[in-house]
Amino acid sequence: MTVKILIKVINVNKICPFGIFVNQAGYRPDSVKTAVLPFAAENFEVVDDQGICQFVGNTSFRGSDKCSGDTVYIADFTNLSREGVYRIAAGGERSASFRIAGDVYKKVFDDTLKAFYYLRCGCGLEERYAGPYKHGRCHTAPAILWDDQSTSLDVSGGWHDAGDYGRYVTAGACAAAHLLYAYKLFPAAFEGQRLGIPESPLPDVLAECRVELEWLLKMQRRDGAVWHKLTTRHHAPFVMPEQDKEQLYLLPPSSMAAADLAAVCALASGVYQPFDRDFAARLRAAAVKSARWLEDNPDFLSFKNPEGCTTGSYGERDDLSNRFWAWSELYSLTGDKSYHDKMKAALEKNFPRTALGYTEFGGLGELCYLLCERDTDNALCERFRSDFAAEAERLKNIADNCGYGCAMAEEDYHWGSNMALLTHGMIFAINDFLEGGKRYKAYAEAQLHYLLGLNATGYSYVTGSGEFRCSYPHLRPAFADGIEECIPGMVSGGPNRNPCDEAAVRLIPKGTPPMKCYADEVGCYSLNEITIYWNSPAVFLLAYLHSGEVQK
Ligand code: 9MR
Ligand code: ZN
Repeated sequence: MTVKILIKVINVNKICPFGIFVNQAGYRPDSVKTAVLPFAAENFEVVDDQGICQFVGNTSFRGSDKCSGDTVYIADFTNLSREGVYRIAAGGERSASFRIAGDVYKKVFDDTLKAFYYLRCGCGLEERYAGPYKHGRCHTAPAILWDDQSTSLDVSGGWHDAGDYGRYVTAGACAAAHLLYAYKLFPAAFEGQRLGIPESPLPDVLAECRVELEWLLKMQRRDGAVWHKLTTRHHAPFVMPEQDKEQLYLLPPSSMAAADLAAVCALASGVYQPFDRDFAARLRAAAVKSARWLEDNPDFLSFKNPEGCTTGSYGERDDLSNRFWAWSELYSLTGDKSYHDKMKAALEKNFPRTALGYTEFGGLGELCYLLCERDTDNALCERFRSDFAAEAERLKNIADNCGYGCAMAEEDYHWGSNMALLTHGMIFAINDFLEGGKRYKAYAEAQLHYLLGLNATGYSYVTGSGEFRCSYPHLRPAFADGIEECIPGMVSGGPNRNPCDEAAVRLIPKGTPPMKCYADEVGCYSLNEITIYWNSPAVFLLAYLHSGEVQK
């Protein structure tokens, strides 16, 4: 490994050396396989790693694509299913190399889940699990209450949220919920998975998730209120986590934090019950306690950064979907009718019904109800199923109109657009799960193809995967560790049509099409940060695409 040179700091906006775009992790033999040519060409070749042409085909004209500004031709090589390493060639251009094989998603599936281990806080990362990315124990000193600095508490543990070292309840609950639902819906994908994390009798995904849940339990106040976040006053400089020694503060409670904590603890209690009854009981007690606090505090308790604190605020406009999700999970866990009544009452308010976080959680509440083993109301189930079906159809239409096959409208290219992409992939996966078919599988897979390079920048947005990949994310340890190769498995936020950090404003010319508003630059936090809740939907989607398949 070479030492990172300073040029990274002023990393120029790199141009993709490939003119044809593919999923650089590769394609499964039985999948729909397409590449995108953003130029005119009548035919294309698929060439193997010996330089031998293995497939020829005619391109089809797709038309001009609004989000990328490209005129797109499609190379469909679905009929090539022989395992191997290939590139696409056409019109003097070529693609990055990719594989066709049954296990093409295994590395990226493992990597995106292991990313959570690399973000663990408080415990230190040992060399035998973290290799060169090891580091010492961080953020172990007690935190003090922002509003009463004489009270100090141990709130160590959990995952760092993102490129910064903050820990935020709503973001953590969202990421943990995605992982838990991935496990609930697609357990086969996690069978026998060995990530190389500290041993546990639990499946690795649940062992990792427990780290965050134990921390969430510490964020609950004795009366069931939940502190909104745990951070220093300001974001740390770009140092290793153990060098960030500033005072940690518990910022005031919010009702979103209480609701999200109640929801995810109720969900987790059911999931951990067969493995560890004591832990499940602690989770259940915490969920019920915060639910009681929510009952006693029916008004929206918002969160805004107090003066003197500039870390992420994760404010929300209301807590309607958070409460709905909480009541649904609590009913599912306990069977207590009063939670059912509250859930039904919450539905009288307006919030997005199928959103999968973060901020809006209607979809998790609906999914929970549809999986619930208690008495359920048939009409309500019908309604929730048709909400998911309608959303899947809406997204399918968007994908059908996108040259790159992704279910993203122009307005979806916001800060962390890859979360929109991946939660849209989740909608396809959930709908297939609910219907018991594979109607949307190719659409779900197309979102992953985009993430891994089949997009207008040609980047694989996952560190460590793909020949042309994101390597310089806005991620403190990845910069401060001095290691050239980035920590693998980190999902970049991706293109943002409203770049708003200084570096991005400088690098992205005005009028750049939304899908191209990206730079692999460490300073560009509005384009190239990572977060736990951008990784978690990737794990979910990959679990779906893996399910039923024996892992190699
Ligand atoms: O993901 C958040 C994004 O949707 C917001 O537009 C942005 C600005 O408020 O904040 C993002 O969240 C950041 C959080 O506040 C702190 N940790 C890093 C997150 C990702 O940039
Ligand atoms: Zn830490």
